[in-house]
Amino acid sequence: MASDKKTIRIYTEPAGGWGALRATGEALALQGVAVSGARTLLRMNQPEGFDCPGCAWPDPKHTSSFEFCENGAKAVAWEATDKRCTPDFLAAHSVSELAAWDDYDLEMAGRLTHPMRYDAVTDRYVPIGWDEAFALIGAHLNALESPNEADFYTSGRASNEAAFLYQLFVREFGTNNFPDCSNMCHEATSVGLPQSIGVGKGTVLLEDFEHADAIFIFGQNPGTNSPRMMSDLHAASRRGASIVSFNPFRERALERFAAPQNPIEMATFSSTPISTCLYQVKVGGDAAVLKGMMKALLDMDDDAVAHDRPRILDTEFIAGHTLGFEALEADLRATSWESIAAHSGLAQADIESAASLYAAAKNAILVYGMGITQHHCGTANVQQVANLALMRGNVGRPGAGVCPVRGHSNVQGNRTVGITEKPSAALIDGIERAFGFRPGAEHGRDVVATIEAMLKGESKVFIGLGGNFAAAVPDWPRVQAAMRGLALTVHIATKFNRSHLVHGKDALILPCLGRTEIDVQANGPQSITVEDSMSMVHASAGRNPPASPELRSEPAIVAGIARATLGARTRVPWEHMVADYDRIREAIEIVFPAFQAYNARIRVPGGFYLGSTARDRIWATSTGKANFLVFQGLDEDPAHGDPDALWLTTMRSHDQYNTTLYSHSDRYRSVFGQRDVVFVNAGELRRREMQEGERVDLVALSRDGVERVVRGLMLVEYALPDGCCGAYYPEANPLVPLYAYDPQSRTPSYKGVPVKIRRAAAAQQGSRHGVL
Ligand SMILES: Nc1nc2c(c(=O)[nH]1)N[C@H]1C(S)=C(S)[C@@H](COP(=O)(O)OP(=O)(O)OC[C@H]3O[C@@H](n4cnc5c(=O)[nH]c(N)nc54)[C@H](O)[C@@H]3O)O[C@H]1N2
Ligand SMILES: Nc1nc2c(c(=O)[nH]1)N[C@H]1C(S)=C(S)[C@@H](COP(=O)(O)OP(=O)(O)OC[C@H]3O[C@@H](n4cnc5c(=O)[nH]c(N)nc54)[C@H](O)[C@@H]3O)O[C@H]1N2
Ligand SMILES: [Mo]
Repeated sequence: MASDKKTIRIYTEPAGGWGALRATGEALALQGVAVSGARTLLRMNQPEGFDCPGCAWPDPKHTSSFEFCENGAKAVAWEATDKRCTPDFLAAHSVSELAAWDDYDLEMAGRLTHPMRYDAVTDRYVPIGWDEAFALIGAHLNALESPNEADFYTSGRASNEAAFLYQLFVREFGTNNFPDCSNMCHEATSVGLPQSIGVGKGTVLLEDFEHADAIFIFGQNPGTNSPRMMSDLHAASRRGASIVSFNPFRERALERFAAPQNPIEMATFSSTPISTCLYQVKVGGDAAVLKGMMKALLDMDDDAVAHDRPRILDTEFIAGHTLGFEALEADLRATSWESIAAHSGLAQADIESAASLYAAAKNAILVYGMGITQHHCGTANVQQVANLALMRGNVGRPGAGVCPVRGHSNVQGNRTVGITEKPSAALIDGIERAFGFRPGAEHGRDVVATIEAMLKGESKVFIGLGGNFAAAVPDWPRVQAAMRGLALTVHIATKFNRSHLVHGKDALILPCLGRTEIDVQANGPQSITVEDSMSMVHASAGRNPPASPELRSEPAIVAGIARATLGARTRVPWEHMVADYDRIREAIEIVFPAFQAYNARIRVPGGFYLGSTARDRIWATSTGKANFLVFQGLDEDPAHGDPDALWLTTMRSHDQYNTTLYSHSDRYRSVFGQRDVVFVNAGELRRREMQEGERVDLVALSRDGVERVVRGLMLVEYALPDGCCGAYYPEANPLVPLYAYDPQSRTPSYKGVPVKIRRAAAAQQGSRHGVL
């Protein structure tokens, strides 16, 4: 794990298998929870247990099967750790000293145990009482000239109950400034899919994976980021479904996987091939692939018509359910195969064979992740996935559909219960109905707008319900400088992280319960609820004793802040609701009618499905139909025109959860003990007369004159397409310019950054901490 020697050595094992069991054992031991951790794991995703705090992939009905998942286990171990970040620890280390620590070491300090306030005289965090902390926040917020001078961030781990209270408080306070992690993640889905199919979420359920004849995966890494999906892919592969992946990296789990549940694979060290075909598309080449596949479908359909064979297009569906097909068809016919091949990096024949597998499948599921959404044309990309599905009527029937794989375990639920900077009329009416006040309707700030406001000095207070904003955002050196000028920063958090060191003039860290822990309120032990990537809502109750007796639950902390800020002017019975979370759910039900009988339905094992109109072929779009939407041209990110530049993509290693590092290794990509690397192919190295192991600087091509450099990265030769390179998030974020985002969804273009490679100064060669 952390002590891994810095090496590049070829890792030959399949994904999963014994390697995953070994890694899990090491993770539990490292966090000092080998025995209690294993017991905790057995309660994960059980009807009476807690929801995995890792990813948002659903569980088989939250019934009783135990699905082993290495990265779920690591997420639990990192929360259930026996390490503590105590007042003594924070007295021993100044903030300036900690700022020089590695992100890994910061979180290894352990769980936060007490509310802490920054003391400028000693440059340390010192303990503060809860009531005093709430009063300080209230005083700051009430001193603002306008509520719009404060920003309220949410990371997607908060429960429905916490997120609902948070947005209620912020709206009653008087702003809609809700930057959230979705803004950096699946916003392109939330904006793009409603225009296409009338819902901003996926249309498949877990059981659809059992009925799909083909599964296509665009820019998503299931073996690392949604490992429980591997059970579904493993089963699909074994029953003969085609699985086709498009990824610049040959991700190990997309190649082959050994299911730790499968005794024969484990005993015989064998594995199951996952992808029928794995196409190494160029970074930013998916729009070309998708348009190419659609063009190939048109060609096959022409051929079928000419030879009087069954049609390839679902003409009945297209005629009855959709609009815009003619414009799409005209655009596809006008797009040349040469340009498609050049942009995707794939041969026409490869794209045609992918299209043939798609056409041969009666039912197909189209899965996608950050490789699709985090581009300048992220929204239009998402819509191309929808177009491809619609051409064969692959929406709203068993075994078929569009499947965006969400990120944080409750990011989807947070949105459903009102975390949005663009409140709908229904949300505003709902709050008025439930609480008797009418929140403002004007749009607030998202992540990009929040940062712009910080840079201009228009934002004064930042409150984060979880997350690590200062490390997750683009352009973080500039952002962090601006955050240091804020009047107040507040972080409600489980673990110590970088953002806590990027503090405003006043700063608080408020420690909260995690999902694995028992949450007792006035009316007894409470459970919370979450929504997974497939719109299933279910309850979650921790069973571990809290990491410290001082911890409070997120709903209790939000209520404390609300009470201290709003005082007598509030219309919300904060203490009454926090005493019993059933009451919060009753309020959610009044605001959002889809949650009718909320408390009754979460008491049924497995929870309930929130429903999707598109799944029933009801199109809640402005046209009342599903819409084919044309992608103009083939560039996903503005062309840079520099023959020497490469497209950089920034992604996760196997051993990290966003900004949380489980180790410095990435075994499936054969990198051990180091993250300050850049992956480039042999041809690109040769062209530059560079070699693996050399230290280089990455320099972004900036349009705004700002110099963006990450120094001292080690070159790793890797089989990537030409014209691309890859580096890790968050280390590479200083290269992502704030202005580079999708104008529709405003998602930063984390996966399409033009950069140049520059040989590092001699002094840098061989240095470890060369990153800017
Ligand atoms: N263990 C673990 N689980 C997680 C997370 C984690 O960090 N660790 N994060 C959670 C969150 S918040 C999210 S959003 C999800 C993220 O899960 P993913 O969507 O899988 O995110 P990434 O790892 O950033 O990138 C996905 C894949 O896209 C590929 N890729 C990069 N650029 C392109 C491109 O231009 N085109 C194509 N086709 N592929 C490309 C990368 O090689 C990588 O395999 O996972 C969630 N689950
Ligand atoms: N370059 C680049 N940048 C990216 C991405 C990328 O692919 N490339 N991906 C983007 C994406 S998809 C996302 S979602 C964002 C993620 O951005 P964030 O959600 O802001 O970041 P995380 O690293 O998930 O936050 C980790 C912290 O959350 C806190 N935490 C953990 N559990 C809990 C809990 O139960 N309650 C509370 N209150 N706090 C808790 C801990 O203190 C921990 O340190 O980053 C984005 N940034
Ligand atoms: Mo995410």
